[in-house]
Amino acid sequence: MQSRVHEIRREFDRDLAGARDPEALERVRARYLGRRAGLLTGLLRDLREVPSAGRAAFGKAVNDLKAHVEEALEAAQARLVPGSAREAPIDLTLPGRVQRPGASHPITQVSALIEEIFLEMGYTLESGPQVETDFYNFEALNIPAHHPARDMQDTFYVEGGLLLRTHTSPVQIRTMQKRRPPVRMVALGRVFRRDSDITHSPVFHQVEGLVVAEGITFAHLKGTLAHFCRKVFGKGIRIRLRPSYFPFVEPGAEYDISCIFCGGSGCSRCKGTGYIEMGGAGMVHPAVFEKVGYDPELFTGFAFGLGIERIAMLKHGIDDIRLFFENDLRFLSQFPG
Ligand code: FA5
Repeated sequence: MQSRVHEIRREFDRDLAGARDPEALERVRARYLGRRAGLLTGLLRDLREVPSAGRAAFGKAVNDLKAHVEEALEAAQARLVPGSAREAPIDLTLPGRVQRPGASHPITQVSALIEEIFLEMGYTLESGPQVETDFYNFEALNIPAHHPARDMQDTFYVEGGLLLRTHTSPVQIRTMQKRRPPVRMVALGRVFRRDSDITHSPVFHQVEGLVVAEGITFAHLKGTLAHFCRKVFGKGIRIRLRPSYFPFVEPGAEYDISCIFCGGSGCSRCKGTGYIEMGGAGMVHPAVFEKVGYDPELFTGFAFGLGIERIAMLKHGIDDIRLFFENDLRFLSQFPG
């Protein structure tokens, strides 16, 4: 009788190995476990006829075979019938999964605020390529080859005489080439310089502003910058312009805001001066107008540029620019937007 058990086991293993689809599997199940004609069912029925001396051993052998058959059928079912694998039991004591809502990057948030302020004043939003030609980044901005002003912005050069733009000012040129005055535009975007320390990054973002029409004066520039800085930092902010040099503007200036930390009385953040530097500005140089075919006798204009990281750092009291580029969630999650 025991040998019959072994024989059925061998047969079962062979049949199961040959079952390649759910239908074949069902046929194997019926052949061995079928209620009436199943081979195992038959063995159990035979148990009654086994002399009592060998009944226990035979019973055990049949039960072992049954356990083997059931287990093997279940494993084959999980393999052959999609979705039939028994799910792992659910542990109701586990804590739930936390859904962390995403948010835009702090630089994106500040950029959106800047765009909104200028769009509200009727400016158009312009853009230009990050890989630029020498003409747009320097030449058309009145910075010819070998001009010492090129050293002010340490440049990354790429193949084919191209370069990574060092400022957003080339977008001024591209816009003026496309359009006749009046022009009132801002351009926000990524710029690149060989520059790296706690407040300077090789990749950073600038905003460029340009207004050209008949009768535009320095007063329009100052009023625009004051309005912008008050919108960003609050009503009580004062602005200050200092003479400076950029080849594409004349006169040129740098502009500061009254220190947002001490209100102007002098502190460590403003190095005791009461003012914080914001960016460069000035009246568009006639040589730039000539490059784009605007008549400098007829039109005047102002332009300004500033660093977006700088604004974000001031607004949020951040003193290391690298935090914006490291993508550390502990930092980013502090700006839910
Ligand atoms: C310019 O880039 C001029 N194109 C701005 C301009 C536009 C002047 C139109 C006149 C008319 P400057 O090199 O100073 O200027 O850069 C402007 C601002 O960019 C700086 O005030 C600073 O806030 C930011 N900036 C400059 N270099 C870096 C850097 N490596 N990392 C982060 N921010 C920087």
